[in-house]
Amino acid sequence: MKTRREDLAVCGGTPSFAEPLHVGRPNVGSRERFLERAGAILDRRWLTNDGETVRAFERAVAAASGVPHAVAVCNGTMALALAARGLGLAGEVILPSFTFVAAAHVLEWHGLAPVFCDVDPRTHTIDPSRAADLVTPRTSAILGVHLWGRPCDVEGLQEIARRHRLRLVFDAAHAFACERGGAPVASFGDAAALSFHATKIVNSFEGGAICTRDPDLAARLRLMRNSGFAGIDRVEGVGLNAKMTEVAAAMGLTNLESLPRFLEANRRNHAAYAEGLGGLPGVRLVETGTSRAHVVAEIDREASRVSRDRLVEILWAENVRARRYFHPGCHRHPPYAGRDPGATARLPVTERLSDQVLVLPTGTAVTPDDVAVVCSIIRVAIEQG
Ligand code: T4K
Repeated sequence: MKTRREDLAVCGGTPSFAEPLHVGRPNVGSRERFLERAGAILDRRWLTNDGETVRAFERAVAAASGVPHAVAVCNGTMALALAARGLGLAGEVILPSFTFVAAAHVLEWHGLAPVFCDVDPRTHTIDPSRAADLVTPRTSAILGVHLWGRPCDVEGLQEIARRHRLRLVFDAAHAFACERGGAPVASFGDAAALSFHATKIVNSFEGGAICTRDPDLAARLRLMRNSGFAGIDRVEGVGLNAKMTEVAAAMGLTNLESLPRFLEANRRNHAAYAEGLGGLPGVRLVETGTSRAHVVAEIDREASRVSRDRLVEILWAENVRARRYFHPGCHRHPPYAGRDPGATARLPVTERLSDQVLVLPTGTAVTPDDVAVVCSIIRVAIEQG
């Protein structure tokens, strides 16, 4: 535990951790169950292309997400890409700028125009009143992001979508195992894209899925993920190779079995952060999704007298690899930067958050004792300047 300024590694002290403490250290379920499944896959000699492990994973994901259809794909970005194409999006799509850049890139890749919207300062999710102002005759959809697993204002967005006949798509990459009013967060919208990347609460190494209630959309997505093939020698339309492999699905299924343990670790760590950072001037712990898979703090430089970026340097010197997700906002990344001269003025909350948000390590690789040490570093940095 750090108690004095001189003990900080940036002041010449010994780093708190010998090994890096990462934000996205993967949760890993039973090694035995995974190896058993991997062995069975090798025995069957069926490695990909709609195999039985992928189908079992899809059933499990659909059940956990409260939807009849989950179409597994190779990553969350492809889940968004297939959803956009499968729903026939065209023209402009409204999405938040304060998010991982994948959603914007998917739209750009499809030849759609991403229109960046500001977020609610409390929830960090797209602000429906701002989104309503951005609707034009060219708008075909709103793409909300359940950032940190925290659900968007679903009703507010549904109302705009209904009024303007827009599609409502959700990037639910952070929201697996999160609930809203008792319903899984991935059950909302025309389609929701999940990610099972290594850094997510449940990982399949790399992976993703599209959740939907629409059987026709699910059928189209299945064709699209397999080069448009509807059967041997029969192509029914444009497709890609977005298939999930059997071994990825084996990892996903195995990790799903351990989800209660992952959730427990997240909740324990979250409580430890709330206690360790409580009462610190200029530090606000953001209310994240019910899986508590993310620990997100806002650092107000005026009140804390230390900038978020300086805090990141202090933490990295201690081997705590805290992250500045999502800095800068998407509107500042190429090719979007400079395209819309009014973007910065239109996105004040995004601008502020991308300078203030600090994401801290959690998950099963992090213990409450680790959290106490991380909090002691932040406390010394803020209280002792
Ligand atoms: N929508 C949203 C809102 C998203 O956040 C994401 C992805 C997507 C869509 C797209 O889904 P995918 O196509 O990725 O399935 C990481 C992840 O690569 C990315 O999946 C994730 N969001 C994003 C928030 O974080 P980086 O560039 O920060 O990754 P990297 O390599 O710096 O790793 C993150 C942390 O995890 C580091 O502290 C290292 C640690 N780590 C990472 C890996 C891969 C490990 O300890 N072990 C590992 O195996 O993007």
